Amino acid sequence: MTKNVELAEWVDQVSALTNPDQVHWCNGSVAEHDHLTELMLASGELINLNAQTHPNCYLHRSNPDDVARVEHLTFVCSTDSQDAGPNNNWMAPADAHAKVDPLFANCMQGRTLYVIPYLMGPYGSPFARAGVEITDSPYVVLNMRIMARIGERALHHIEAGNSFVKGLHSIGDLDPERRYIMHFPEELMIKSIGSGYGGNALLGKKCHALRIASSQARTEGWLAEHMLIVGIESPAGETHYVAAAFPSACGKTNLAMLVPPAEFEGWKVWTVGDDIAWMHLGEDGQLWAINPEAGFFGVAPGTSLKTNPNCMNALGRNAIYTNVAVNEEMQPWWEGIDGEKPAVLTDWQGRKHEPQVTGAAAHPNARFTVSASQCPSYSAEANSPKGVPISAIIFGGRRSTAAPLVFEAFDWEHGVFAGASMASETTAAATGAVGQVRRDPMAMKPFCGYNFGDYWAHWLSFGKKSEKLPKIFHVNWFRKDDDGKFMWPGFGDNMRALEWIINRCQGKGESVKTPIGLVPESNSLNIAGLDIDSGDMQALLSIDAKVWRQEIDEIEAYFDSIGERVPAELREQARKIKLALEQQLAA
Ligand code: OXD
Ligand code: MN
Repeated sequence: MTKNVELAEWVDQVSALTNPDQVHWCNGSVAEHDHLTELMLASGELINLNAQTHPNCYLHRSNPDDVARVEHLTFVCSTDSQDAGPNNNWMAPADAHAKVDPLFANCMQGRTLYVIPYLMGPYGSPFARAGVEITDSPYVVLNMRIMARIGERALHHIEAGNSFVKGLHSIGDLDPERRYIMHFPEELMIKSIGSGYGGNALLGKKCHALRIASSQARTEGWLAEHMLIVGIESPAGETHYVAAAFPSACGKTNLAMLVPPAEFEGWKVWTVGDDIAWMHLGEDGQLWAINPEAGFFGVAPGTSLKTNPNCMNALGRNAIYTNVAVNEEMQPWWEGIDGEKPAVLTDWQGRKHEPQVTGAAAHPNARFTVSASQCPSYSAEANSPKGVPISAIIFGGRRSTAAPLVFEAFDWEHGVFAGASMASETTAAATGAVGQVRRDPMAMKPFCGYNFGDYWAHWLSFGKKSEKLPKIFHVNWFRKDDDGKFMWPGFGDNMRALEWIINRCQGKGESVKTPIGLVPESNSLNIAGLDIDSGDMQALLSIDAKVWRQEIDEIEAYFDSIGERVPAELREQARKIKLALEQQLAA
């Protein structure tokens, strides 16, 4: 089925190990989609949604034990454990293969083995990379068809002699005791067994485009980041592109598709990507970004016409919904969607929804999968082979306290420190406790395929290569008051912070220097028409030196936990900020 000997031999080997009933090479066609959909409707793996209101949309219900990424079962298997770093679970490559290979033995008996050649990145882009996922899950095939560019063109790319990542996936028996997501950066290989959930199973996404790609990017001199990419067009028709890193389920999709508030007449927002950015230094010294993905695998709860109208408009057709609830008309439903809550709902596990007994109707990590091309704000530049030039990089976490609405880093080195010391409250996108503050540097804690110390050194190295790098900012949309209420309205109103950020990139907009960075001078943030208490606004832009003094101690302790590869420049940044805070406290 392919002229590429390496690929043909690997498929033969996997087939001999897993023993499927048949092997199917995916071409990504509509006929293939229709055939797989029929099969899955017949087996109950897919359920038809209302064809009048949601044409070509389907519901998939996961095994209730398999609804999120499993960070404790995800490993980076480099030869030297220090290369994976304390930020990853590590296993020696030989041990990891020996652990999972027996689990793959005969695991596809009675099933079809699907071979999915895929491309991450626009066709014709020098930055696009190929992979091949072997899976026994038709759900994975249908999702990969939306999320990546699968089929013949990807296969031709490989047959033209380009390298490719080998990803072997099986749902196995879905037993969490036999679930592993293994990465072999030195072999460009992924082995994932025991889960059908997106981030564990759609191997082009987190496994390839972040963990393997980040490690490739380090050796090759580029960056693979957990970032949305958005274009902001001013009324004068000038577009600035911004890349922003937020942890999972912290609003990347919403920011990527933002609709500016009424006061921002003439401003337009263009979506390039909502989750991953691959960034290369151009000959012009600017950082250029492509979105390696072709679709959105977004969190459904909280998505509505109010919070994200562009997304809601994209979702009405040709979408796969996973673990949402349905109403009596077989329309998808989730907490936070528009309208009254229907009296009768079937929950994400197919049970009659009785909130007291069965909890939320949709799983908090319920997802939609939809092609980016359906998004009304999809950028005309999203498929540009060279990518888009980035004016600003934004880091952000979900912090009820401490972090101000927005601050600008003093320079690249300080910006890297701001990213490296980022913290956020955990969400339902990964199994485990929700709402606990943890350090999540550059929103890459679960996704960096190598030692964070080396990763920060790689980030710092860009500072020496160009003087035209983006400015770096930090934002926090999630600050709460003493009553636990969000102080900032968020969503479309985040445009107000974005405008200040873009002004700063153009040498405009006033700022005030604080020990942790430059915050907007109170008149330089456009809050016209915003219903916000002036005390709250002041609090949102203020820095509590005592709280930050404590924060720096925690950041230093975190750097200690990463160990000796933490660059001296970052320790020096911490020292300088500590000194400035102490001077302020003493004054
Ligand atoms: C995602 C995640 O699915 O970050 O994008 O978990
Ligand atoms: Mn993500």
